[in-house]
Amino acid sequence: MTRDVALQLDEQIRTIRRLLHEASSVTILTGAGVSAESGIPTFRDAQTGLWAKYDPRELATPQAFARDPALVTRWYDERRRKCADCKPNPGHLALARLQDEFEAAGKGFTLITQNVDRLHQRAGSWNPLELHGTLWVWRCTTCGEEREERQIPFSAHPPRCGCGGMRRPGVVWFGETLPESVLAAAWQAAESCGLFMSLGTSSVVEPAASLGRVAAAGGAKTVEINPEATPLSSGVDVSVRGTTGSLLPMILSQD
Ligand code: BJW
Ligand code: ZN
Repeated sequence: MTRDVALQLDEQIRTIRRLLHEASSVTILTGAGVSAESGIPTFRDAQTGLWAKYDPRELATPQAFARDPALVTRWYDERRRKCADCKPNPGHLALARLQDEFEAAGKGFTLITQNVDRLHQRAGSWNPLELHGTLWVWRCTTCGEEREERQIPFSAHPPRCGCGGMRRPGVVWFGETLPESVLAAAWQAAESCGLFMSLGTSSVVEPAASLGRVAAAGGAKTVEINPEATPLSSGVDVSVRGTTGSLLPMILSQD
């Protein structure tokens, strides 16, 4: 890192600290990048991303499940196993601490995540809005029963409900609508916050990608942290190039 880049980073960190201090409410949107330092692959990284190895149309659509439910549920079962082996990283832990601090000060705090791994909850964030559902809850496609599924691996693929129906992961696939009340709460939190932070997301998947613009239109200050530029980068007040596992603990430290 050159001296100029280090100085710029230092300045950006101080600016974000000030924005956090001044804000009476913060809304944070996280994506796969926040879990990357826990060892969970992102989706769109050109080398290591899930979509570099697998075709999302074959695995993450209702049509794929209808075509080959065993293939799809095996893939999700394998991802559950991988997630169970991973731990929250310093970025997750810093966000949980930030929530404690904001709530202790009587300030508004909303964590919105696109991640399905539940690492935020394991770090201590107690009520994130899960926009794309979770790998840990599975739903019967016949009777609709939802159940937390901790057994790894499943004994059959696709796993079956007591009613005989096939169970599917409680995640949101392409072409499916997001859970209505979760999306409404996320939208409201973006519209009304004083500070919006977009962390570790490529900002290409709608409707989540619109939340930053909704926040800016509502008058919020906006921050992005990502090692790469995204479609949101040019529109935010502070765009920091770096990883959340290293930067969030620095931003949120007391010194
Ligand atoms: C780091 C880092 C580190 C690395 N630190 N950062 C309007 C316009 C165009 C299209 C649409 C539209 N509205 C709807 C659509 C269709 C579609 C869509 O958006 N398609 C786009 C791809 C074009 N959206 C939908 O279908 C959604 N449904 C919907 O809108 O319903 C109504 C409707 C339907 C149909 C037509 C019109 C309206 C549903 C979207 C569901 C997304 N599902 C997935 C899979 C979930 C289950 C699973 O896990 O398998 O969700 S896809 C995948 O992408 C996953 C993620 O949550 C989501 C977002 O990805 P994310 O988190 O941003 O990850 P990456 O990999 O993209 O980026 C990681 C970032 O981290 C990178 O930028 C790195 O640089 C960075 N990074 N290391 C910090 N250490
Ligand atoms: Zn059932």
